[in-house]
Amino acid sequence: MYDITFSAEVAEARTTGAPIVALESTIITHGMPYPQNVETALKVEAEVRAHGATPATIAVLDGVLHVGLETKELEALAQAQNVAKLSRADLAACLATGGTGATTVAATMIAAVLADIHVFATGGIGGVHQGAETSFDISADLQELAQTRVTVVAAGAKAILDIPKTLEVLETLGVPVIGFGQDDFPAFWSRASGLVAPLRMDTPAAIAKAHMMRRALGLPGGQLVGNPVPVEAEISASVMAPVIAQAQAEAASQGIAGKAVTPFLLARIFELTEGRSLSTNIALVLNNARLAAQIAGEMGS
Ligand code: PSU
Ligand code: MN
Repeated sequence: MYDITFSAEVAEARTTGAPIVALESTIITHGMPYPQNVETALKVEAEVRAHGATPATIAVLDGVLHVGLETKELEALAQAQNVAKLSRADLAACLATGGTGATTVAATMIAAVLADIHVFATGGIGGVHQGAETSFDISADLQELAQTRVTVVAAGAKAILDIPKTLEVLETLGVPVIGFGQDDFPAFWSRASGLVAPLRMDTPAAIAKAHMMRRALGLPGGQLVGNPVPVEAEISASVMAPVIAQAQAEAASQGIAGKAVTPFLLARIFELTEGRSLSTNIALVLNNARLAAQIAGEMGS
């Protein structure tokens, strides 16, 4: 059997029935540099609290699944070296061997359901990588959305991904993709991708109601909410395009493959934009935390 350790505030929320928002940890260990990663994680948790919900950052520490991290644990994880990146394929092995790892969107969704949490905020999801027709690199996050019932709030997908193909795969898998307050599916650093999201909703209550309707129908799988980055933090796609192209060319020439691809690209993009992309990333994660807290507040247990 496995054990779940809840943080004190998550344990308290579970007894009172207060809304809880799941948060991933791969964004901390593999998605942002130290110390901005820990600063952001703490701000994101505060933003969830400020909007009436309890944050539950998820990770595996020494073979124990943690749902909610105490601040000390979060600070240690953010500075730890060689933390494993855990997706669906890796979670059980990490628990079984007593390892330490950070959960991706897919693994965070699995843990959220085990802890009876329905809403999850992140930055961007994994998806179909550019060049997937030869690399076959498609994130396990997409399959997870098809089978695990969690509403995931993200700022869309980064242009390191092939956004049209990502939307096609989500459609094939029967995942509702919802534009929040706009028709366009957002493109992470930019508000618009030029592609219309299949669904549009304008209130947190509408998103919560659709989640509960899927549950009532017995449909497995979650929903993906595309929440556009705030206008003042946006970076245009034309500014990001050459940076992304350079990071991708370096990944190809260095033979980066498998689960190393996304962390490599994210790290290079941060270096190449000298922090500008990082400020945008922080702004959009906070924005997603706020919306997720509001959705969780509208969700019946
Ligand atoms: N995209 C981002 N930031 C991130 C990630 C993706 O813009 O931090 C992380 C998430 O944890 C996501 C994972 O679940 O990368 C996807 O990795 P892969 O593409 O290897 O499935
Ligand atoms: Mn991949």
